[in-house]
Amino acid sequence: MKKVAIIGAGNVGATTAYFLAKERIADVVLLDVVEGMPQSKAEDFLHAGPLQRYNVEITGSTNYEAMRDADVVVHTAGIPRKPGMDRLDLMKTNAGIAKTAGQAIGEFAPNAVVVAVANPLDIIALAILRETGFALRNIVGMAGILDSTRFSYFIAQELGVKPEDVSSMVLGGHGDSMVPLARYTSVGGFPLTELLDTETIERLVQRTRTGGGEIVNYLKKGSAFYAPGASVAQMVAAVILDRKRLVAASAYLRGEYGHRGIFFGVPVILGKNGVERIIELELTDEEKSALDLSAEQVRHAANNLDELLA
Ligand code: A3D
Repeated sequence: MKKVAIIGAGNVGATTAYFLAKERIADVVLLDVVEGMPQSKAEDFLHAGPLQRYNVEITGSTNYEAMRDADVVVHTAGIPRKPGMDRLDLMKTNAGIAKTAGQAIGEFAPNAVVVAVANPLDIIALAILRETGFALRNIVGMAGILDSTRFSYFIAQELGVKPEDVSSMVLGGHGDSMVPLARYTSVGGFPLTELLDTETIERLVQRTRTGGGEIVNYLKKGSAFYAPGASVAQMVAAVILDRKRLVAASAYLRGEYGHRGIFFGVPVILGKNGVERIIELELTDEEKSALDLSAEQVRHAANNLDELLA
């Protein structure tokens, strides 16, 4: 059985473990800094084994060494923004956590593919790349697949069709500047642009951009974790089972889409080596400028990485 280590056994980490165990994708190790918490969650999962027939091992630990020889490492460790904390402080704290985790991944799981999840996603992925020294394609960030599943869900609701009949693509940085591509979205094989008018599509695009925020507003404390957990599990399964899934994910760019040196949401093929290929789509001028704007925001934050990791 392959092994997946999940750093950060909070909401997203534990939900990811649940989806992975349910689909029997791999053994799972939950890691966290809170003593007793990852162990208790692992034990609790196992108690459901006779009902759920997981047939995989789930363990919990506060020692990074437990991720030894993991095939995939998921990084969800971070702290949420606290009152009085600005965005930069939060970035600094989470980048610091990613630095320590990255060093541990390099030491204990040197052949792993890393799926970055903690925010700010595109920057955390860059920090992990730096600290592990892994090949560029072995690090990938989860965001586009989540933004795409939300877009698909909203479209399905609008049209009254099954969500699985919708196939959509959301590119760009993870945040307000994401770029849902209506032109590359289809329902049952038909282009979305043939099924809904421009105004309705724009409304659904906007809702996709604020979809994560909607959940935060309801929850007050914390952010979404079921859809993020399902999205991470899909990506992990694609790597573990070498599924060659074509999904939107944050990958290190070396000139693709006119950008380099940043992690950015693009269509990729995910397989056993991580990002096996980046697909370059033809974009209209309008789509390209929206993507450029989003890339500039990511680059701005990425330029601060040295300071964040100092
Ligand atoms: P939460 O439930 O707070 O879990 C985070 C966990 O990380 C907690 O259990 C912490 O104890 C743990 N942690 C903190 N420091 C360390 C450390 N050094 N080593 C190991 N564990 C540590 O948050 P969550 O699970 O809801 O979210 C986790 C992260 O994912 C946050 O940064 C979110 O913003 C991010 N997130 C990203 C997306 C994307 O689409 C990119 C979606 C949802 C959540």
